[in-house]
Amino acid sequence: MTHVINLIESRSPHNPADLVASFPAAGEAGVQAAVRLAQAVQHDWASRNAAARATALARAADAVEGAADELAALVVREVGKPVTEARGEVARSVSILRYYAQQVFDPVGAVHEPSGAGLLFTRRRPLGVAGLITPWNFPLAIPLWKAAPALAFGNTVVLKPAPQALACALRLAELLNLNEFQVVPGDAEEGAALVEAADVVSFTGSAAVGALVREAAVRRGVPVQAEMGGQNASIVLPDANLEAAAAQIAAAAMGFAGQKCTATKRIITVGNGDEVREAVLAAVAKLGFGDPSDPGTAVGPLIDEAARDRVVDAAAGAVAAGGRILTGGRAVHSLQEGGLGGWYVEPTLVDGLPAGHPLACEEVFGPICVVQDAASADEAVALANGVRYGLASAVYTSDLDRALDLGARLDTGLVKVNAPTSGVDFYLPFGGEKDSSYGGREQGKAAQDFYTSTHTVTISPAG
Ligand code: UN1
Repeated sequence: MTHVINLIESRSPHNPADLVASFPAAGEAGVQAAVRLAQAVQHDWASRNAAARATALARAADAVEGAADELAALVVREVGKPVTEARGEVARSVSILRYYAQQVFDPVGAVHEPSGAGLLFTRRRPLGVAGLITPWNFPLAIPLWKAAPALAFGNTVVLKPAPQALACALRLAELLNLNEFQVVPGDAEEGAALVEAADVVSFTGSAAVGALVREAAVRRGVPVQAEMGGQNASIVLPDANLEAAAAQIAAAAMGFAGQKCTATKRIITVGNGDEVREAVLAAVAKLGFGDPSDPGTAVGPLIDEAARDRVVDAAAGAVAAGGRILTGGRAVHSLQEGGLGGWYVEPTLVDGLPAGHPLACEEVFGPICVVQDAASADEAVALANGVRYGLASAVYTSDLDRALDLGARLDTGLVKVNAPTSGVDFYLPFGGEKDSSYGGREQGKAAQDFYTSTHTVTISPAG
């Protein structure tokens, strides 16, 4: 009988002939073996004192920092992230590790008044093996903002990264150099096996896969957290600083070819439709488009051919539904045809779609953004909230009262005023409402709640 080895491969989106990683998939048995290994070392890891765990995380931070240039280049090559953003992601990764290295020293519980004599307190304990399933778009930062707190609070980790970002994850594992952090190459089968074996599950990715992960984990009764899509609106009020707003919106919609769950997907105007269109079009035209290794590039390629086709099809579908393409809408083809060679689509702005059109409600992961008009600020909020997602929103205005009022009514986990929908601070809770998230916030101090369980301890005098 022949044994078929299932290879997990990643190719450069800028130059698909460039094979970046090729590894045999771990398979179900491989995932189970990795979880057993992580289980075997978990008790020792959790028993190490706080300083020892902090030192391990600080060493990991130093290792990532020491390899910063190489890692940024790998992110550029493997997922096509523009180098300026890739460098930012590496710096963020170092900070995440240092931040959680310090959190090891935070209180792990609280002392309460006992009802009689003695001692009453809570104490947080690790859950065991954290199974992490991560996307390719932040191939270092997302694995680390899950793994670093999991490790800090005494868990061990098995990471199943997206196939498209396998090389980044494997290099990260080499740099971390911890038995407590295992990477399993794989795809859907391995992800499912990990959800079946881990003691706690954290997922970032699409809403469709997130729903499967959530259901499987809930069925097993293990804690699960899922960060999924976004359909994020930027509302531009008439008193906004239009030039600044347009520059931020263009970058939030098109930067890294719009491949962030926090990307702006809709621009909502409020009685200023013509001016906003003109300003955003001008700002989009200024974005550097092309080779992600060029420091002037803001918009690089899509991750793969299917992603490229989805964006082009979405633009064509919008036109068929009566919409207009204000700019972009076309793939930029191969080198032979005088194009860029990779999976490129021009930054695309779509106008004139009915509010219920899929492009204005669902997430298309790419450089495509819809312009919608509202007659009032109230109508803008209703439009912004009228989708099943609720991750991030932005309001552009110079009226603080207005900003506070609208901000409080937006059903999103992140609300930005005069700041882009994309971009998050690792030391604050991150997550969304509605179909964007499930199972509580991640990052910041919220992570301790997720990766631990509380012991309530009562100690009474012996007699
Ligand atoms: C950011 O906007 O800096 O997958 C982070 C994503 C999000 C992270 C966004 N979970 O795009």
